[in-house]
Parts: sequence; C-alpha cells; structure tokens
Amino acid sequence: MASPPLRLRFLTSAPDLDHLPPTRAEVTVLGRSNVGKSSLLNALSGGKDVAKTSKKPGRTRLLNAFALDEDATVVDCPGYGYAQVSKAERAAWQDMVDDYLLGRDELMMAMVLVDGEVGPTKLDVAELDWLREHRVPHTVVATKHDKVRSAKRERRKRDLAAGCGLERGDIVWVSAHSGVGIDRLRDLVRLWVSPPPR
Ligand SMILES: Nc1nc2c(ncn2[C@@H]2O[C@H](COP(=O)(O)OP(=O)(O)OP(=O)(O)O)[C@@H](O)[C@H]2O)c(=O)[nH]1
Ligand SMILES: [Mg+2]
Repeated sequence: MASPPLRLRFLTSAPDLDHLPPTRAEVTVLGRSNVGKSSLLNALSGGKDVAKTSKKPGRTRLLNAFALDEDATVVDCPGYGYAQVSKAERAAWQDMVDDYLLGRDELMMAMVLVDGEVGPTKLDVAELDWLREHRVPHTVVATKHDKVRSAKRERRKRDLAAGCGLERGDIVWVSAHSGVGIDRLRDLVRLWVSPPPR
C-alpha cells in the first residue's frame, strides 16, 4: 500500500546532544559513511532534497535534526568509519553519537543502515553489538537494494541477516533509488513516533 511521504523539514545542525531541539519522540539514522543515510531521508520525504547527499563520504559531521509532523523529529547522524580523517577526529564523532544515543530520552528507534551490497562490515557488527549491550532500540535497514542483482538477492538477504546475528524478516530492505521498501519504512517511522495509546 502506498504510504504518503513523511513531511520532513530541516531544523538545525547540532554539534552535540545538548543543542538539539526539544521533541516528543525521535528516530535516528545511523550507519557508516556513504551507506545512504541522507539519500534515505530524502526518499522517505518523497524525493524532496531535505538532507544533503554527497559523492564524497563523510560530509555530515553534525547531528542534523528534521521536524516530522507536529511534534516529532528525525536525526541524521554523522557516519562512522570515515577513513579520511584523523583518529582523534573520528573518536570525537563517535563519542558525540554515543552520547546522543545514550542521552536522548525521546529516542524511540535507531535505524542502523547497512550496505545491502556488501554489508555488514566489521564496523556495522561492532555498532550493533554496542547498541545491544546498551539496550538502545534499533532496527537494521539494508540499503541500495537496487545494486544487488536479482539472481543474488536471496542469498544476499540470508547472508546479511546472518552477519548481523538476525533473522531475515528482521531486516528492512530499501532502495532510495528504486523506491523498494520506502512505503514500509514510512509506516514504521510513523509507528515508532506515534504516541502510546492512552
Ligand atoms: N544505487 C544506489 N545508490 C545509493 C542509494 N542510496 C544512496 N546511494 C548513493 O550512495 C552515496 C552516498 O549516499 P549518502 O546518502 O550521501 O550517504 P550518507 O550515509 O548520508 O553519507 P555520509 O553523510 O557521508 O555519512 C551517494 O552517491 C548516493 O547516490 C540507493 O538506494 N541505491
Ligand atoms: Mg549524509
């Protein structure tokens, strides 16, 4: 079933958790640099260019907050594992993201993006282990579905899930380019930020 685009509106780029706008409920997008975080946000919002995408990885260095409907928010996190920066700079980004994930009380779900063609990488697995250890609610989203040849898809889906220590049905497969899975993920995001029944 078609799901209407998420109405996302850029709010601010925050250097850390304390500079994020107040919210009722939030979801965030996590993943290694170049995995397709910003492209996915643009696809969820109906192709509107709300988040900057780049051919050069490592461009998103701040917590980019977007308003979703009236009182919810979506945060695009800086990608981990970008090789072209110093170790110290990388560690600083990671600390910022970790503090955010542990300290944001309104965080309902972290979408962990894994490259559908090649993932999970060692860094993805380490990130998933960390999220499990710290009990941060998360869902694995496999990106770039269009880049996996159809003959290889079944095997790739099995391997990616196994690599993440999950069942095949736990993974949401998407493509920002072909639109595969975007409707389903829109519905999930709405569900994650919906107020609890009273
Ligand atoms: N084929 C294909 N390419 C994609 C898809 N999504 C993203 N890309 C490409 O992957 C590259 C990185 O995409 P971004 O959305 O900028 O990735 P990001 O995770 O936001 O990267 P950083 O902000 O650097 O962490 C771009 O060249 C995109 O065009 C997809 O679904 N299919
Ligand atoms: Mg980005």
